[in-house]
Amino acid sequence: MKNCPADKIRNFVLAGHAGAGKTTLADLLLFKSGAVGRKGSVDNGTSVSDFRAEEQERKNSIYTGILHCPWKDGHFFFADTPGNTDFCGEAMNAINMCDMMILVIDAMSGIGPGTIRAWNQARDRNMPRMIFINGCDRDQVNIEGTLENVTNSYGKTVCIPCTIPDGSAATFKGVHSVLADDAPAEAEDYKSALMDAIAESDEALMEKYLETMELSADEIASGFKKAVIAGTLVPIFFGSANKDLGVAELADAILTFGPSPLEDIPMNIAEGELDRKSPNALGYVFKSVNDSFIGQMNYIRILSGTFKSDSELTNATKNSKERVGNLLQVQGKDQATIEEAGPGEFIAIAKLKNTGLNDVLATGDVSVKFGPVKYPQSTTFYAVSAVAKGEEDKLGAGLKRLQDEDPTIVIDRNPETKQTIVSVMGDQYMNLMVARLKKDFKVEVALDTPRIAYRETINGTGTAQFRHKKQSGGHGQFAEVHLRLEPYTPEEGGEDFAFANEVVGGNIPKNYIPAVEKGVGETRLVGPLSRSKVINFKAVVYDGKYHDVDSSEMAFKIATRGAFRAAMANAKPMLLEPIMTLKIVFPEEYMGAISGDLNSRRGRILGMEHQEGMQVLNAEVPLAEVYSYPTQLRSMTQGRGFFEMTFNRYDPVPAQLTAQIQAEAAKLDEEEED
Ligand SMILES: Nc1nc2c(ncn2[C@@H]2O[C@H](COP(=O)(O)OP(=O)(O)OP(=O)(O)O)[C@@H](O)[C@H]2O)c(=O)[nH]1
Ligand SMILES: [Mg+2]
Repeated sequence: MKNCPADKIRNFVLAGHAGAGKTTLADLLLFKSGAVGRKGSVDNGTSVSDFRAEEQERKNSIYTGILHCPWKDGHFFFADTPGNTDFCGEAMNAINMCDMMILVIDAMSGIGPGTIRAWNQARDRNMPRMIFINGCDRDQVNIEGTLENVTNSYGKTVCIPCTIPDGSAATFKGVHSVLADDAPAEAEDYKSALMDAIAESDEALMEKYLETMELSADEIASGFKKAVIAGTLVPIFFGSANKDLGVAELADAILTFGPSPLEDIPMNIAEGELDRKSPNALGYVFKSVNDSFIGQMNYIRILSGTFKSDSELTNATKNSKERVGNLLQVQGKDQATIEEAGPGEFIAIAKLKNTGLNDVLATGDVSVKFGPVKYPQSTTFYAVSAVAKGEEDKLGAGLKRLQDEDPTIVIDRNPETKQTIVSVMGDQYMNLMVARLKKDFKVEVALDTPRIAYRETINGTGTAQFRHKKQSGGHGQFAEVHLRLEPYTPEEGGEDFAFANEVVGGNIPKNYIPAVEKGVGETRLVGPLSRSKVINFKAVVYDGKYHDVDSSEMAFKIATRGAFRAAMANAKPMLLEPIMTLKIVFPEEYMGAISGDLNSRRGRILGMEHQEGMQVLNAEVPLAEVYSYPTQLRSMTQGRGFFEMTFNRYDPVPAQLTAQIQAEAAKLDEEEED
């Protein structure tokens, strides 16, 4: 922003759980500061930040809104992130690149999954934080309870109220500043805790404070700022974004105590150092869009130097040059062209040739390397296919483009089940993706439950012999293989089956043994029960017969296939299914519903603990029962539960389900043969 020196710029992100009031707060800041003439509202569909049709319909954020406004003699550049877990990739990209987090917590419902994710990401890089407890005007709100939960979860000596509410619910009238001379008596404890945190930020301050028990306004301001930047103080503010109460106090604190972009705020850096005071322009693409509404646009957070319009930049990540035309300053969907921009600002550049999400753009040499954003593992899986035949390429290209914008989308072609599996962070995201594929890429997609990659193994030892013999005209085919299959436990990280040769006396000549081994390797990929891979067995060829003229590698492979299948049938074959480990986080009151539901999913609870006032439950559930879980968990917990999962192992399928799985595999076989 022109006319605002870098040290007066504040760059921050609004983060927290869905519905906490982030967008309402953002719209209020824009209006109060005079950046917009009319106050936008999520509820009326007029929000500057939630400007997309799908956001207006659903009345919550899906994408990060990029905004800016003046505040007194400073200027704020801030990002309003979606709190819904489905869209956490978008939020994490913004959090990754901002200097400070304003964690917005609803006074009524307290800490939710979105709060936990945001806090953890900020904590991981020791990002400065402030907490805004919003909605103090809501009916039946329990402000004290929420405050207690927040300080218990995130540290009583770190999270200290800087304002205190005057009244609550219908009587909520605003806030008192804890540090003000006329602060009410109940602020006394908070004041001394704050003063301790401020004094502890600096040795000289500490000495003076211990001697005189007083600090000047300037000393308080500098100590406060130091403590916030060090992460030893996370001040808490109360208010109501709807009623415009307590928000000016928060904004003043952001300006007075928040870090300037020239400050050495810890970033997610993998290698080297970031010199924020360097004259060389350096910026990071934290959002990249390519759709029918915006067109192709990269959003950049400037970390140092000055970006200029009509200039040339280096994409340091891809080692290529980019020509910049217009620099754009963004306010929701509106864009203004600007000549230049500096540290702390967000800018957008349209139509860059070869630049995308998480790329670094710069003028000079870049020695710093940023670390990757650690997105959570996606939990919602679907098999996707194009409805119209022959549109698979279009679908593939569309999916690839969506993935470029949001890496929480994982695309996986499963060679075993022959399906393209797309996984995302939730069913709402999946629906949005289907809509975007249709709108932006003109391809209609069908969603199916993914087939499961089962495994087969044996429970006993089985032997069989098979003779392959064909006499057609002159040259015939001949091979006989005697095979034994035994249960086998693979070494960790080793092959999941073993092969041994016990043939004596040259009954099968040595040069044909590799063909037998190959035959085992190929045949075991399509097991007899469900056409799945056979694992955890040892195949031993112990005898056989050959013919001088008619034997060949091919004949031995065919004989091995026959022997393998027959031996499998004698070795007590058994079907295995993938078992996942789930970590489920949810408010305690849903414990009964959640454990009952896990039972019905053949799940096993391994243990539970408490974290940040939430219940954390570890369980094992077969993959077959997990596909519908995200939707069910959402509806059971009103969106306040989330889970992570990892593959654990393969376990035997219960007998009563085996027949059904076999029947489905046989049906699929027929379809493929058609
Ligand atoms: N009573 C009351 N309602 C509020 C307050 N702040 C926001 N709301 C309402 O809460 C709802 C959600 O507010 P949003 O601002 O969209 O919440 P958000 O944090 O942006 O939610 P996501 O975008 O889904 O993460 C809206 O209906 C707001 O009008 C408040 O301080 N008091
Ligand atoms: Mg929002």
